[in-house]
Amino acid sequence: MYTLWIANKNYSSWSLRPWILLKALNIPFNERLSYFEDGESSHEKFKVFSPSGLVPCLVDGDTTVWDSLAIAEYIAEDHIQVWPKDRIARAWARSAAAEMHSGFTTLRQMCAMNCTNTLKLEKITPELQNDLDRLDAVWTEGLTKFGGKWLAGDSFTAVDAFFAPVAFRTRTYGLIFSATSQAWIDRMLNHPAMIEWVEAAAKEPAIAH
Ligand SMILES: N[C@@H](CCC(=O)N[C@@H](CS)C(=O)NCC(=O)O)C(=O)O
Repeated sequence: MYTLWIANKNYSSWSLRPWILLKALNIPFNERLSYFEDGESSHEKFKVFSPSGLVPCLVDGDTTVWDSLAIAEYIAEDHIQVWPKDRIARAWARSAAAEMHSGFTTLRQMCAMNCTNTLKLEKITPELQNDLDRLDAVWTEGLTKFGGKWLAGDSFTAVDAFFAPVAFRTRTYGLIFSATSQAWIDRMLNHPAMIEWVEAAAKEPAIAH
């Protein structure tokens, strides 16, 4: 069985991606949670189980897979439902997940995940607005092009998992999206696995991460 190392559910957006993917697809795994060091780097602490000193990290027997995208691809080798069945939807889903993985830096910096709280943004800078506009465009495209309740069709796939932390961020910071995107956000926020994540996050100690 897979072992997935993650950090604090309230703050660790990267940890949420493979966790929600496994949960939403009903793939069994053991969860190992290692708390962030309060106010300092957790690198040394995480190096004990993760070669990069970062979470998430998946261990499967002798195999260690670090980085959320590599983990999704590794799981996909045994579980084809990780990506959409349709080739065109799969290409779109991979592109959108990769864009999330390597982009949206302003959103990540200005709207850190804090899924149990509501916070006020000082202002929406042009750079942040660009990220928000791009998110709306990507989500709207997936939802209209593939016509399902999830971003790349009727099934929850890795692309939904990759944007899951953003669904929390929209709630925390009161970010505004089109009705089409908001319907997906609401679906994500009401997903039983997202609710389970928040309930666990609420029981964690707050830190100055
Ligand atoms: N690109 C990596 C990013 C992983 C990452 O940045 N993880 C953060 C936590 S969300 C971390 O482990 N930080 C260590 C620290 O804060 O010292 C991935 O996709 O897994």
